[in-house]
Amino acid sequence: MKAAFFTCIVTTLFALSVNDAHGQPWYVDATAGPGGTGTTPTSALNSIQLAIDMSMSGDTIYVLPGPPYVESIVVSGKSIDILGTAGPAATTIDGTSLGATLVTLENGADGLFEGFTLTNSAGTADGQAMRINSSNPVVRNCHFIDNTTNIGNGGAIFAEASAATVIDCWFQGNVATDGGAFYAANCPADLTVANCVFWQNAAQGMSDNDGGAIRNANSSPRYIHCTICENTAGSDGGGLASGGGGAPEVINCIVWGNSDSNGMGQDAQIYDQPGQVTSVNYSCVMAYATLAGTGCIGLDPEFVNYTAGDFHLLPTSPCIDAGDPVAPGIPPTDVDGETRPQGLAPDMGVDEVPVFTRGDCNDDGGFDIGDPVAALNTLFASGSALPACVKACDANDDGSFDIGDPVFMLSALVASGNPPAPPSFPTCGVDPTVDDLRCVDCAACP
Ligand SMILES: [Ca+2]
Ligand SMILES: [Ca+2]
Ligand SMILES: [Ca+2]
Ligand SMILES: [Ca+2]
Repeated sequence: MKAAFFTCIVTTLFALSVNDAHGQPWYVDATAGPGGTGTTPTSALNSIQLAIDMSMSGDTIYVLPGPPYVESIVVSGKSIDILGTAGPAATTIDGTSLGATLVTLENGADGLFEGFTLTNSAGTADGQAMRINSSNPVVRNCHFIDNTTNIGNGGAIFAEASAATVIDCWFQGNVATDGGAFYAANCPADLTVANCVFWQNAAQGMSDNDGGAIRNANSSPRYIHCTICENTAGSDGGGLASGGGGAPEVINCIVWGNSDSNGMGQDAQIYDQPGQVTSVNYSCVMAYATLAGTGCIGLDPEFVNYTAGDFHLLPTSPCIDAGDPVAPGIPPTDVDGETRPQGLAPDMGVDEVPVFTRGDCNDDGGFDIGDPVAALNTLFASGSALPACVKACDANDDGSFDIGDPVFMLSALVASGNPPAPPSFPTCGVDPTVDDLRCVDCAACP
């Protein structure tokens, strides 16, 4: 009896500690009716704010895909994770009819915010899509599209006194007075923006308009492996503009095709107010002449399709292997989820171009009968995972992985057919032809 009672106590304590460690899950579904408990997907709440209000630090809110959420949410003083479970393509917070900041993270809101599109917010706020105040959240895999503030700064994000990490995000078509997409005010050196694309954002409107994509004010953020293109500023710094002190850093980035009132020179890419110094290292900057830092180039980055916003690099790009290999905080994967670095060094910008050897489909470092067998398994055994390096399986290099590839491999192995297309095993290299196949990692290559 005593033992049973003790066991019961221990079990209860263990259960409590497990709950405590993992936090309470909450579920939100835009199509749910009122009255859900929020504790299961089938009894979901119908508003994100309701889940935030019911949650405690350490909890996780799972936001299910469906029609856009139309609400302006605030997380204040607690660290909760808010996850769009199906990612930004299927989970949207739409501000069309709201006029207010869509997401406010303040007073120690240090959780993870991931997997949303924040769009169509228009008004006069600082941070028309997201405001981060005195908090250190991680904002990951979010799309900030077409948010406009007419009087305020930071059309997408306004960060103040915060050491946030913004990673794997896409900023497009956002507009503000200063900092068309992103504005950092009084932010410490731990503020990091990594693996993000800034495309076609604008600083325009009232009076002086600086920083078409990014404006730093008395801040020391680090921009690393970002691609910042075709942003415009009415005054200075179509790409980035900095002033008011602090020490911003730009590392392993591409800053290209941005324009301001003076044209598309170096200052239109990265502008410092008098007395300000932004250090720029191992980056590709249009019209590069003199910047504080080392390792920069001013050569055409050679995007796969610049005008369509495809910022992958062509195999001949001078940005390949031109990044700093030892900079702290290099994201271990690129915009495609491919391992970074591959080859001799990281590539500048959001894309890492894979280095692989064609034919080693099963990624075991050799090219033999195991490779067509692995290819056939992947293609025809339901539930088989894709190989780590799909490019290596595209033996005939026609840009698709299909039955033609194991046939090609078998022909090369047993019938003295042509070897796999370049880079053919055992040579390691980049794909000389552009296609959409990916290579997360290739064991046989650096
Ligand atoms: Ca590389
Ligand atoms: Ca890539
Ligand atoms: Ca192999
Ligand atoms: Ca093929």
